[in-house]
Amino acid sequence: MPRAEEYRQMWQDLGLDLEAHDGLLAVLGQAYRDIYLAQANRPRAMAYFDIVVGEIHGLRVRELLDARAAGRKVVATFCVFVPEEVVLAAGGVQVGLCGGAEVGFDRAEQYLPQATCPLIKSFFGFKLARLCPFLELADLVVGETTCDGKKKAYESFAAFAPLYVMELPQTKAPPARALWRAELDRFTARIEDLTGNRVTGENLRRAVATLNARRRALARLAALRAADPAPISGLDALLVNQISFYDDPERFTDKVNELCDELDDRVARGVGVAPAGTPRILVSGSPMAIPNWKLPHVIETSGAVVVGEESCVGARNFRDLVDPAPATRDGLLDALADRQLRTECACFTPNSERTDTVDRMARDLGAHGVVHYNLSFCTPFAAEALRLGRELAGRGRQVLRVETDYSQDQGQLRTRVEAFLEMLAPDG
Ligand code: BJ8
Repeated sequence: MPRAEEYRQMWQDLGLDLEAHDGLLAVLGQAYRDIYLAQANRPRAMAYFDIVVGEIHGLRVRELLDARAAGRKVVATFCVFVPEEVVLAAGGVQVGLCGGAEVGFDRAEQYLPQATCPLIKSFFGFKLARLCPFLELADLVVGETTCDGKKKAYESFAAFAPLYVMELPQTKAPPARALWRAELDRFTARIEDLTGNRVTGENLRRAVATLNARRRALARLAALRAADPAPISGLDALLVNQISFYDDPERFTDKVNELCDELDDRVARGVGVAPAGTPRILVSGSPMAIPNWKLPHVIETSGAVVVGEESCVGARNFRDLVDPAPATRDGLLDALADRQLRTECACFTPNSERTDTVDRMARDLGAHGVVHYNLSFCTPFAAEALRLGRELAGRGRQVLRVETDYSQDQGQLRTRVEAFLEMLAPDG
């Protein structure tokens, strides 16, 4: 059967709304051509990631269905706190669900207040509109008690998907760490129950090694962006980070390392995507899920280059490794808990370490300015943006605070970004 027909059958079997799904893929394809393929001087190794996007609801969905047919379970998630190591150790596959498009918002608003973060409305909307094959094929969807918006959304979402919610503490103090550690045990038991496989010290250590390798590759990519000229655009680097959530981890790691080999060569030869001396921007704040490419596109078509993301679709996802040394399953789960509690998510109080992190990243990457990105109605990041802005200004950094949703407000954003870039001193 030709591939297009095979995919149509697959989507139909998954219960997708085929007509609306055709429309979604057409819009996505056009956006990708306009934003990604229109870029000049892209690394050759981005070809793999172009294919992954081109096949976004095709090849990977097929692979996951094949994995299910072979007896593996698929676990879908929304947050970097859900420990993929445990799922992998038990022989499952984890996919991070995107929520980066304005899809099904009218239906989602029957369950959520209109003033809800677009990321939340998007995952809910994708489900109600029957447009996400990953959601439809998942054996288990895992939520977490991070922000209030997500917490309350999951209460209604449970009626539409097999949902499990992890309780995430609000602080990083010792009692909170004990709660989170207990949650890892509860989650491990749930995953063992789902997969029928036991999580052992041995399979967990292998999973830790696999995912640490992925983090190392992403960290290598991030470090290469310190070069001037920048060897890769912020858009392309963001895409790689977005894909890290749903591609096969081992294949993905190899492809990122291939990309980095090419970028090593570019750096050695002084080749970049923009001339040396181009204004360099660090983006910090809320995560950008596929296909949310709006802000970096605006920045990079306004005469600057994005050199880093202090975000969960970015540095927060790969910065620290899980200590692979413990010999036992309990020891590895301890290491996992410790690593995750170093994630500087605005849902924690306090979360003051973030200022030092953003400052350090800006220095290491040679950023001239920081653009703080806030999804509309995300109170945790909005509150931190004010403090972060003040503290960074006190350290001599220029900060632009941007709050936006998934609407087409590029014109307004561009005006603000251009004014900010004009203000930046050339050597910040
Ligand atoms: S660890 S940042 S991935 S919760 S959904 S908090 S934007 S109002 S996504 Fe996140 Fe995990 Fe934290 Fe990272 Fe705001 Fe929207 Fe809530 Fe959001």
